[in-house]
Amino acid sequence: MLTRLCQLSCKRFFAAYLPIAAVTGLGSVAINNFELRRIGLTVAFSEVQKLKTMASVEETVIVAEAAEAAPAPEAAPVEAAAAPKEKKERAPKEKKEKPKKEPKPEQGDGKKAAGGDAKGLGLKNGKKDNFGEWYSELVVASELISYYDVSGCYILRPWAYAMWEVVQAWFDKRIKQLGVQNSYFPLFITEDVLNTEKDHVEGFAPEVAWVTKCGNTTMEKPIAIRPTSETVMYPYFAQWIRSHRDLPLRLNQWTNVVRWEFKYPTPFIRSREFLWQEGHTAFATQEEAEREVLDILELYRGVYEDLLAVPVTKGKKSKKEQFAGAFYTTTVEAYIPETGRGIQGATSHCLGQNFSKMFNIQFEDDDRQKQYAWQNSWGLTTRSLGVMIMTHADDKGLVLPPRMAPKQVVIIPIPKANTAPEMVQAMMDKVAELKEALEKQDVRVVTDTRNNYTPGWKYNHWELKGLPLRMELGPKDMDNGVVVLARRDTGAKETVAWADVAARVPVLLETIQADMFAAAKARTATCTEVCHSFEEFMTALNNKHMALTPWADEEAIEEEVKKKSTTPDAMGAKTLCLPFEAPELPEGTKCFYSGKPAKNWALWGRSY
Ligand code: 87F
Repeated sequence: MLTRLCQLSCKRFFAAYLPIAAVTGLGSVAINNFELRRIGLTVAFSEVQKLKTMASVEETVIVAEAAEAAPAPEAAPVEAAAAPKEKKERAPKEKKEKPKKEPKPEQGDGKKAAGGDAKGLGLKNGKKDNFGEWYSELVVASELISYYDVSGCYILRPWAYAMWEVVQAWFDKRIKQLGVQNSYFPLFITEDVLNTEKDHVEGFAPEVAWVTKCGNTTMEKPIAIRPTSETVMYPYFAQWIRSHRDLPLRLNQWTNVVRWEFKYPTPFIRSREFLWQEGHTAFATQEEAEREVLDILELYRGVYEDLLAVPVTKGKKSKKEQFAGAFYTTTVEAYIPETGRGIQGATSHCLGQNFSKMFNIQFEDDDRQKQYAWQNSWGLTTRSLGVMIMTHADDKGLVLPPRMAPKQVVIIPIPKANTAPEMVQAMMDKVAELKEALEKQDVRVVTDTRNNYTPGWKYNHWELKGLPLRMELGPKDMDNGVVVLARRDTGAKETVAWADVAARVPVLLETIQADMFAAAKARTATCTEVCHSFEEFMTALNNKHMALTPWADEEAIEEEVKKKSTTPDAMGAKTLCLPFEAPELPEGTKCFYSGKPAKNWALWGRSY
């Protein structure tokens, strides 16, 4: 029975790759890397730069929208991302989407000439009152994101990209320690490979974007742009793996992927092109594969909790929510209190032998018997940055956990109008000296010695950017041989002697990191309610909480709960995961919904 279920799941998965029938009436929409005009392929990501040389200068690549979608106005609040619209497969229509107007960042110019401290630098929207607008405004004002004229695509500005690099460096180092190697597979997938299984047309197919033209010529066969790389990689796994000596094969790639989403786009959280790592591995035994699934999940927990200071729940996805091609899916789930929604942080799948049977990935064991390999795949995306921003930022702007902050401390000298030039110079020298001392301790420091901005404007500016610590140095501090340190997370201030700065700051940064995590963890804990009845469950949901329930673990229940918990204002709830760490489940405990014997605990919530 289990095998049959897996086969069905696999079929469903491969059906995803069926191209949608019509590619006429092309949506003349360029996706990031591709320019519409006759300038050939221009590829933004260095990994795929080499493709450029493969396209003639005269070629134009046009990407067809996979299916017609309601235009996705980007300025609307995140809450608007309610129940997804039915995906329909129709001939794509040309659609012009107006580029979003960016809120002008930092309206207050703070120039001294304007007089006094800068006004109007802060955000117009509050996190509590208007979460969606607050988030949209924040990511632009803090210079993380610029909107782009292709709906659902965003520019990651250096402040955001630097944070992605922190995540990359942390994770890359650790997967290499586990024995994973990086590699790079092409962006394009032929129709034939995607058409491996044609029995069912459902699942992911509407999200696959296709290249249908080069220059003015319609291509004989459209080529898909990778939404994920199983079908790209596994034919080569089949070639490379011959004997048990070729195993384990453990590959990872850092790339962009394209999924032509129709749900409401939100910077970082849901975009049509995003960055990720995808790991694909093959083992001789189930045991080794399953160990890796959990090793990777633990690293994902580490990314969220130890770097981003975001608490997550580790667990297994229900059958309904797991990746259709997987044997089972494990996940880390985060939670955004303001919207009351759960959000999938990253997934680590045990693929079992589903794909190795499909792609004929076989090896000869010690007894020269052919065996199918055991496989895993796992992925973490730039969504993680969005979860961090939503968790910690406030009405003044970003609040970055120190380990994530591209710059951790800003040093601001505060000369007064009547400060003597020699004193100003001494101040500047001290600023430079403190910077050097901190950098020796591997603290990432920026100094703001601009004399055309007021200190107040500078405070606001660096608060908006989320730097964990501000170091102030005024004339009195010069006399006393001290600096004042102000924490971004709590606003708390302390005075530190110059001689102690290099020792104190790294300790304080780690304290901030720990405090931010503890605060977020406490918030999540108060928003998780144990529920034993559907009534309690609905009360929890309507309080924007998650519900932890005993559950009979049946798909039909999950579907019914989703329907019954859908209200005119809010989407239905689903299982986020079956947590690995849960309370005892004594014999005789009943499912909160069906009253049948409970098989496990499930964490439920409305979700992104
Ligand atoms: C969208 C379009 C086409 C998700 C899709 O989770 C295919 C897919 O296969 C698709 N959206 N998926 C599942 C991805 C599974 C798996 N791949 C490797 C991961 C982690 C990284």
